Amino acid sequence: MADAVQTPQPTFPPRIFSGIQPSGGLTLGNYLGALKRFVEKQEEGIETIYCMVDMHAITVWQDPEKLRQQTREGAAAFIAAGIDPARSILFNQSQVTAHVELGWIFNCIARMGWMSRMTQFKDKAGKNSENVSLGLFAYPSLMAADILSYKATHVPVGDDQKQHLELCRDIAIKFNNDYKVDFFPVVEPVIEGAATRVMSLRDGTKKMSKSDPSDQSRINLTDDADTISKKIRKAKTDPEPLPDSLDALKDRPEARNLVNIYAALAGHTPEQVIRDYAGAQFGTFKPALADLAVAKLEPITLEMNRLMQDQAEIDRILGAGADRAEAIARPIVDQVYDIVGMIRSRRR
Ligand code: AQP
Repeated sequence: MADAVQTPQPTFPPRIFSGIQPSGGLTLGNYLGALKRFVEKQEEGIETIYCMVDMHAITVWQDPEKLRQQTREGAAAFIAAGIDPARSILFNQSQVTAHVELGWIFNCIARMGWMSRMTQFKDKAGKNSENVSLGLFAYPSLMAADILSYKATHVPVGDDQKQHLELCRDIAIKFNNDYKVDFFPVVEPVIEGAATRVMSLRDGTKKMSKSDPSDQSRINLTDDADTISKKIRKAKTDPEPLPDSLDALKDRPEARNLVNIYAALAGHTPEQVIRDYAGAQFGTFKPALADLAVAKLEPITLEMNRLMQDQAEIDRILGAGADRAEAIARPIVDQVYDIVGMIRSRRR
């Protein structure tokens, strides 16, 4: 088969899908790049489907009991941040088997060359690429299946996921071309806001990540007010005051990161923040940012802690969400089996 060629798109009804890995506690990066946007999309009244992608989490080793807890904690974070399980579908990936079924079919659509170009795999595998799991390599193909099991049209994500979404588009186009159908939509990434890539508090050139070995590099959604304040006050910066234009922050990644975080938390643009704080020393800016971060994050943390007191209720919400997700995904994946030529003669 030839590589993908763009075909004209039929219209698909708007549907949002996105997920977060329960591979650790959620960070400020996950919150600003993803979770906060998920809530905004829900409020726009579009159909929204959100998932704790536990099958993705096990592409690197996870302690089973911790994985269960992190999945519940992630779900609690979604609800505490404003996801309403009655309006959005909220579930964990492994409860809806359509994802892995379509994931296998997409493994047979995606090309080795496409997968080999994925920079996140290269970053995560590092020098150890012979020893990482096959699942880590195939991760973006399963991610495409997560999205396309629902024929989702829009995917809110942080900037780091842009390349994976381009691959999802290539897979949809190649599937449609190979089987001469207009079956899958070509998804649109939704990468918006002042903090689409929140950087580490210790190194402004590295993404803030839940799996960074240094806890000081990130703000966790489980951190208390005091810890958030301390981490921000100790964040790496330079000795210069804040300038009066964003251009002047070009070679100051740590300073730029704190300005972006402030803007995203305050709901301002980075330009507004730089206007308000032009000439300010970090001795002034960091405490203001710490107060803002505590004011925005503390209510979420407190609500998460409250929700985590009733884990059976979280499991119930995830199960009910999975039933609703399954009702959408099952017929779509059954149609895919027909399209690719699988006999489906069992009585259900
Ligand atoms: N630093 C970040 N800035 C903005 N957005 C971010 N996201 C993650 N980190 C940042 C967004 O959060 C969503 C869920 O990401 P994920 O958990 O599925 O995986 P990830 O991108 O690999 O996140 P982590 O924290 O770095 O996880 P680990 O350490 O387990 O690999 C995505 O929309 C992502 O863009």
